[in-house]
Amino acid sequence: MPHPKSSPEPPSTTDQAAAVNSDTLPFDLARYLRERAGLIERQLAISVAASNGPATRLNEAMRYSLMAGGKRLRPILALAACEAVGGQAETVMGYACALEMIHTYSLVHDDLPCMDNDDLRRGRPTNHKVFGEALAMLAGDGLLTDAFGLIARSAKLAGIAAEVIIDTIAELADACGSAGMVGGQVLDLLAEGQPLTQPELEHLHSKKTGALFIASVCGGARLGGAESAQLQALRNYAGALGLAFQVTDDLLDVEQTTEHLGKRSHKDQQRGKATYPSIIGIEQSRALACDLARRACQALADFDGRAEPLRVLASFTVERNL
Ligand code: GRG
Repeated sequence: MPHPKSSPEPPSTTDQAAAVNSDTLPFDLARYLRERAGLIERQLAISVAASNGPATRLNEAMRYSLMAGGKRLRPILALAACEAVGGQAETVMGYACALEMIHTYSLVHDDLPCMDNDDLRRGRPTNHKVFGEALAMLAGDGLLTDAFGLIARSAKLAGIAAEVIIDTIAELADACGSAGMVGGQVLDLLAEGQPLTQPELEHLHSKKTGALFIASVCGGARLGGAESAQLQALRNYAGALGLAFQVTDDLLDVEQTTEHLGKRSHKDQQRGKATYPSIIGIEQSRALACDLARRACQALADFDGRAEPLRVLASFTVERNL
């Protein structure tokens, strides 16, 4: 569904999820995405509740970007991974919300003038356009930091063993930090205007985008009671899925309009960024994305029907048009 450029309210996530290729994907996936996104949104609204305290404006800035829609893919993956190993989705709802808070922080900071300098995100003016640069930076900081408190408290409340909680938090911190997402962002900035080889591009994206996908899937599964062999298989699944997601993201940047995406399109070429289409061409990129989705599903060979949503989500990742 196109994001109206000047509308004060973006389309709800429910509308967005329903619009994502609902004509070509099985109805039950559209419904699954809609229900899961709705569940996560309700919990997010509680976890980052509106407040009238001394930092009201900060709270508004955090909620402005967090509650602006989006596919909610990372939390949906965490819930699905938990269920794939026999856990209860409610147990990891706090973790799932925290992933979306961290993802939203990365988008808010990524849009800042000192980074990608973007005006539009999730169909709305970017955070700094509405709240100013200082508050946008602090809103990102607030979302990132509060996410870790939320995980610790919610997992403890769910009765999960302290050691499991600590391992999950450590892996997530690594995925977000200098060895993961932030490090990948630095590689991305340094690579602007430089020709990259395909392995160099893959390395960059494994950190910038892939690490958080792996932490989403493995964290959800670990908190859901996964054994180590299951975790290794899910790590392989999420690694392939994360790369498939990024190849598709590169294709969408070339093929879709700003209005449709709700964020600026064709920006990779404008900023002189190497992408899969620029290195291997559009058709090969599409084939690569499909192959990665297939490899993601292969990693789930030893899982039963409870992993079906993860398998379908791998297809969705490359078939999506948003
Ligand atoms: C610390 C100042 C400072 C900046 C760090 C961490 C960071 C900035 C940037 C991370 C890089 C980043 C934004 C990666 C995300 C890549 C990506 C493809 C995002 C889009 O994800 P979707 O399609 O978005 O899931 P929605 O809106 O659907 O949630």
